[in-house]
Amino acid sequence: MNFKSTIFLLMIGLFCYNLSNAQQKIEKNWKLTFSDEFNGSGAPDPSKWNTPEYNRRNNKNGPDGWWSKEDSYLENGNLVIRVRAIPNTNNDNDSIDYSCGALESKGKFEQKYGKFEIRCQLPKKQGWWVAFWMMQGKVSQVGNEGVDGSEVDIFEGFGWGDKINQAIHWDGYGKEHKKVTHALYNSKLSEGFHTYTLEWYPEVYKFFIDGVETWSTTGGGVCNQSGHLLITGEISTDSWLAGSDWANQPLPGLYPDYFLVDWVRVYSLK
Ligand SMILES: [Ca+2]
Ligand SMILES: [Ca+2]
Ligand SMILES: [Ca+2]
Repeated sequence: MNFKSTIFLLMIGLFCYNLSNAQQKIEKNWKLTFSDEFNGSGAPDPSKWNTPEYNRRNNKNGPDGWWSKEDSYLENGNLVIRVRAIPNTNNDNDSIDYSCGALESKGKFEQKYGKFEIRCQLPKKQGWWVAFWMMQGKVSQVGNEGVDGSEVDIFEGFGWGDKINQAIHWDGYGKEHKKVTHALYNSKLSEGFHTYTLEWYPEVYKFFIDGVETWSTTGGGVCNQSGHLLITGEISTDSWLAGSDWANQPLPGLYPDYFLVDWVRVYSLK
């Protein structure tokens, strides 16, 4: 081997060493900053979570989908998010309405960058969907792409269709709205508990299921503002859902149905 090729090999070696060193730093230096193991009974811990209550999915032509405090509670070491058919709750002509639970950490826990992880079991019945997601910065602010605000859907789960969706939305929800999405189908995910993870770095968002990376994206430019967590059920009777690959049509005879969350844990980079 001549001098030049020795130098070349040394440089390659140094490059690989630095690369694996950087990788190790990313994997090892997480510091727990927030967790809820959902032990106990009754309402979720009010020092960590708000439980919003309003007509979340208003439909002028059919039953509405409410968020209700009653539909999130602790039981057997899990957070339970329930969906129900309920009596019509407002002054329209619906024969019934629907309700489900929602938790958000707005004003109670917010963080910029880090690792955001949930362990949970998807519900299996059609007509509603569940999600672990973040609102980072000001999502409704049009301009500056997603850097000033992004909705990051760590996962949206459709157990009835063996489907998981991961997504980023920015620049509001009107005509300037933009998004990137990634869907995957896996029948194993509708059985038992699984972990869904977002690693949010200044340069990139990385998504994982059971520790395996499923998607990596910069979305609309990685958001540089802190964000809060949401764990939610959603039920809508809007026509775009009927027969669709999304949640499909709600059917009152199917409910109640339940989304179980064992824990949520958040880490910052040390
Ligand atoms: Ca109604
Ligand atoms: Ca924006
Ligand atoms: Ca638990």
